[in-house]
Amino acid sequence: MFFHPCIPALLVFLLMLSGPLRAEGYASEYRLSSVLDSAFPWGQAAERWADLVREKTRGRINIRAYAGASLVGGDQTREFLALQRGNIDLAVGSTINWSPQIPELNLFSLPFLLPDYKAIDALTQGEVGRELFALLEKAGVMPLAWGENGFRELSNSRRAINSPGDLKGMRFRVVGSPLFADTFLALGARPVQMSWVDAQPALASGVVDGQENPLSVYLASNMGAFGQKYLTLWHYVADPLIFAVNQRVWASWTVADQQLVRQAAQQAARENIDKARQGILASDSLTAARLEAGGVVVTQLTAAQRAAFVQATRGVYGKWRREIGSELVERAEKAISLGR
Ligand code: X2X
Repeated sequence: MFFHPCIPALLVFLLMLSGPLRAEGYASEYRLSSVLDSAFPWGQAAERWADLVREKTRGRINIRAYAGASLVGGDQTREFLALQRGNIDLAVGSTINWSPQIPELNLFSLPFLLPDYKAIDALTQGEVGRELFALLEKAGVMPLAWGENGFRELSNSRRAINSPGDLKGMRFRVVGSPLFADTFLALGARPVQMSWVDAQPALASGVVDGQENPLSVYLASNMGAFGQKYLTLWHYVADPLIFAVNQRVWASWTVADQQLVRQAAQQAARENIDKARQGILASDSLTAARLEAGGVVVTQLTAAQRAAFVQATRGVYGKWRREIGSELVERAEKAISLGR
């Protein structure tokens, strides 16, 4: 048989064009979903994970991050379903957005369960965190690491909020879990459920008066500039993130590559938590001073004021304790009081 002398060189050239050598059964691209984009610690975490995986696997696993929950048409409450079914390959998702499918994830949204960052860590880095990860795994999703969106604070365009009575009659945009609607109803407000994509125009046009989101989100989306002038730092619920992969996609990777993807998730998650707490952790007052200089009225609750909010939402806590599972909530309360 006759081979043209150029054929080996041509083959090498074609191989180079086809990109890095991929193991059999690997896709040329994997799609990763997040709600917030790279202007926020959350979106930065998604991109960081993708970059680290590409680096560590030398391009065998090529992940592309899609923000704005765009892979589910902006409906962030459907992100977990899409991840389960394999319409999305990976996600950095919020416990709130995934709670319609995994009700136990409502744990972090129980009003005033978590007094501080130590309490969040006691749950996510302890037995309760492992228990929740086991539930996700049973549902067809492989969870790899806990990240953080943050403690959620309250902003509005109408007046300073110091007591539950101050919310009366105001319309607040709330996220997808019905637990949030219950909490705001208990406080005398009018909750309006909508996705993040719809929330920003609704706030700008005054369709709703207020919203609740972590300080990092309030700052990066510049909410003070479009009317959200009153900010109450009440830390009423926390919003951890979960780095996860669809299970069939996970199973299609070699054990060595799974290990690299897991390490990358853990590294990106650690960096994400640091970033989400930056300027907030030890220096709430610094951030508050900066905001006040920009014309925002910042309210920090005294212990007695906080107690009034706790009292007003006790009924919601009791109802949702049962929905989540009383035993799980009890284990969480114990872990928080022991600090682990
Ligand atoms: O929609 C929100 O408020 C956000 C961005 O914080 C979540 O996805 C939970």
